[in-house]
Amino acid sequence: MPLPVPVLPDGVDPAWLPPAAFEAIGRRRTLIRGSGLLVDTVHGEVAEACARFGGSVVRDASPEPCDLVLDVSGTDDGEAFTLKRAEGRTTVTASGRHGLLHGLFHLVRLGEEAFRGERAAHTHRPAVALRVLDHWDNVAVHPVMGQVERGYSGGSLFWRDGRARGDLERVRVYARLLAACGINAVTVNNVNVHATEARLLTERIGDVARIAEAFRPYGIRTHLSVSFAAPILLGGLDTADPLDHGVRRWWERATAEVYAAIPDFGGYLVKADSEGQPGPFAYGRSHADGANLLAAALAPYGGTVRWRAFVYDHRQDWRDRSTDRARAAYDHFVPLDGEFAANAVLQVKHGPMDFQVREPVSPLLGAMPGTRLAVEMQATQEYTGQQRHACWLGPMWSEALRFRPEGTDPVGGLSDGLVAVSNAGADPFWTGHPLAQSNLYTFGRLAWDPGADPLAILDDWIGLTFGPDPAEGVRAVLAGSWRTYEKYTAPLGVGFMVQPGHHYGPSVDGYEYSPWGTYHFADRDGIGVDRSVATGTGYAGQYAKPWAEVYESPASCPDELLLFFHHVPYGHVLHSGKTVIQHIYDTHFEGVEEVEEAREVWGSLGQSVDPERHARVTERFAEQLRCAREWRDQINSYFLRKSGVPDERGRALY
Ligand code: GCW
Repeated sequence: MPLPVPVLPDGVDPAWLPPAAFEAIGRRRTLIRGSGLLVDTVHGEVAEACARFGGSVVRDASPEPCDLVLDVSGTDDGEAFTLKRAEGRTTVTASGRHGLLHGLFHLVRLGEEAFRGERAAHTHRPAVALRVLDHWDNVAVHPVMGQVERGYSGGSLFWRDGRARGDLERVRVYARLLAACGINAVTVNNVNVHATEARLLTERIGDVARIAEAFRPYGIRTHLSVSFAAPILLGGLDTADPLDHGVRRWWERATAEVYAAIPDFGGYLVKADSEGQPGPFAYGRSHADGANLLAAALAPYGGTVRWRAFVYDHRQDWRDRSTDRARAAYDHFVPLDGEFAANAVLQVKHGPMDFQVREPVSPLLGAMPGTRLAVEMQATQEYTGQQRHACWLGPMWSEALRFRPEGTDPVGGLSDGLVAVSNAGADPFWTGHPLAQSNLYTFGRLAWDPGADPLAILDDWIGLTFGPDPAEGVRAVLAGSWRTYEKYTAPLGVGFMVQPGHHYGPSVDGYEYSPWGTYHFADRDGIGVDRSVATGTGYAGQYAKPWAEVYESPASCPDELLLFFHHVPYGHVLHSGKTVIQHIYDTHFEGVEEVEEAREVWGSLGQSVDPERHARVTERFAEQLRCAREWRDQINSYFLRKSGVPDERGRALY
């Protein structure tokens, strides 16, 4: 039986799956072979497309003349599919049902192209098995963080005012969008697990089960963030010690209940001993002990625990120059390499600090050959414009995934999971800024193929979302937008300089005398953090050669990371030939000019973009420009005042 396609609620943007995207399939005669829920989903998709565009679809019939065959021979969970075209017929074959679903969405991307000429058989399979979106959604509205922590897209898609939403049709639509870009798992609550959210594991597991049901037809498995202190908070035990027998029993029983409610449950996500969350340190145990406790409870069901490596001292004394937050993940976790269970995955932020516009790749990636690793990215634009600024992160992620630590695969290839903190919410455009949908889409496709060209992915997204007319303009607006954002914000990899708390807009010294370990050390002579081995914190030495050497010296360190690794005088000459101070002035003027240009290009697309989308983006550009000018003027004036060095070009500084 075909499963009906979820209905887009009134006023909600269709994103990258507008009806037109299904025209090529909907005009054909299709034969579907196979059985099971996901095959029913595929059948429903094709049937709806045919109803709209005049084609036809039959299931398990004898071969009649047809243009497209979608054939699943096995019943496993395999995600690969093979596409070919011969004798006027396009065929997708898969050994597993998930593969058939991915094959369908691949055809959607190809459009008419899929039905032209001949095509040799080619098998597509994801490079990374676990491709997850973590939602930092709270069930109950948090007094400071609201419904969604670092969310810039309205409320949560799942939760409202302390409960699961009654109508989950929109979650079904979301599941469909995610499947269409390659995502196969979702975590439905914040890694900061507050009191109400802790209960999702036990008495409120029914809510999670309902959400899991909405995701299931699109092949997406549900994961849950849990509190390490759950045995105390929920079980009434007096300890959460991972080596305590009662604690182990408690997790086993709780996990059995979870699987009774959600048989295809994906697993747990844990933020432990981090920014105030409970963890194994309280009992003198290691993070491997902690992770293995949950891994053991999940193992009988095939579940996975993702354990976050974001562990650092968030109560640092700013006077203390010996502690370096960038070192923390490596220092904590590398000694534990080889100790984690087979179904434990260490989830590492792609940079050593915290999702800044420019960071080096975390040295932990590549340094733990005996541990399964997942790389965490941030689609939600906490430090990259909060979805008020157009900032397409594809090139940044791609650079990180292609980074090759010495002696291993590139980061994308050594990962067992790719994770993004979701930027989607209840906003009618899903992501607040309609162009931020490109980040969600790009993440999914890069997770499937970390070596893919991000610009080609951007073009796919534009084609599906906008059609051909405005394509060139939208590409011009987004392609360089990450580098533009970098130009008008914190320079040369130094990071932060944001307003404390909410992290939007400039405040050069906002975190300079704070406990968070995020400093730039600007004085009248120079700026930057000395992380060299010779004279600094030694962080550069956490990399294997050649990177340790490249980063150790200002002479070989790439310009864009210079201030991350070194403290240099304002007159230091970059590889570009400019001094640091002149680079700061120039990039800040350029960044604002680039926003002005992008805004103009967007303005010229009024005829070819639908009016609601056009208006929303126009409104966001006004704010982006205002904010970019604020960044430019604060940063430039700050450094003029500190250094006393005038702008070579005599532009207005304050
Ligand atoms: O960047 C920081 C964010 C916190 C977040 C934390 C984390 C969920 O400001 O909001 O908490 O990182 O990644 O755990």
